[in-house]
Amino acid sequence: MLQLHTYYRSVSAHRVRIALNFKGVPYEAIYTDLDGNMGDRLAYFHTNPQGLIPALVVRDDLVITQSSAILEYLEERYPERAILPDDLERRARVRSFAQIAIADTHPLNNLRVLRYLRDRVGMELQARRDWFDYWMHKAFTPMESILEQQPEKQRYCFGETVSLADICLVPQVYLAEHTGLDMSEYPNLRRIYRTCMTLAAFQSAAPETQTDLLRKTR
Ligand SMILES: N[C@@H](CCC(=O)N[C@@H](CS)C(=O)NCC(=O)O)C(=O)O
Repeated sequence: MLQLHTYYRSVSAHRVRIALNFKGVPYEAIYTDLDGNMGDRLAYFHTNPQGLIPALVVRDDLVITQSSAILEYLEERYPERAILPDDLERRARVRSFAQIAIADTHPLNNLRVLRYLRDRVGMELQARRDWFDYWMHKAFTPMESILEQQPEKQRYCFGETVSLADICLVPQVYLAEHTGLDMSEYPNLRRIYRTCMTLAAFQSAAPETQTDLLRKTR
């Protein structure tokens, strides 16, 4: 069985959990506490030399890191319940939208960056909060306008079925809602988020349903 190295509030792992659930692929979750002691995480560097979550263990000699590589691997290995459209041009659109979250937003706001700003740059809490909000709005504003410009309202980001775009949007909106970001300017993003969250695949990937969080709060 596939093993997924995950952490409940990892945005990158959240995307992969949604894709696995959506495709109905069973996996064993292996938890790393990213808020815990660095010493406890050292063993994980053998699995992923970057020390970042997620990593998908396919076999002893095949560990896939980087959520976008994992998502593409899952799509090719489990093509049923596709998350990329058949049409070449639509595929490019979906990937472009997803990359706003994966490539341009998350890397600026992940834990190691926020810790660097706190510990090395000496940024106070409010300045770090402003940084975080700034980069979230820098993503959500164009995402909202891409959706707004579509000729007709779609159920999901690109059409009537879930795609990679929704899978990358939802963890980002989840994070925004749980950190109190003002989402009032993004009605399409909020609507699609709510629609996705009616689906079991999204519900069972949500941070609050993850065993590592439930263990922490027990
Ligand atoms: N580009 C990577 C980013 C992975 C990443 O930054 N993961 C975060 C959690 S969402 C992490 O492991 N952070 C640990 C740290 O910052 O020390 C991906 O998409 O998988």
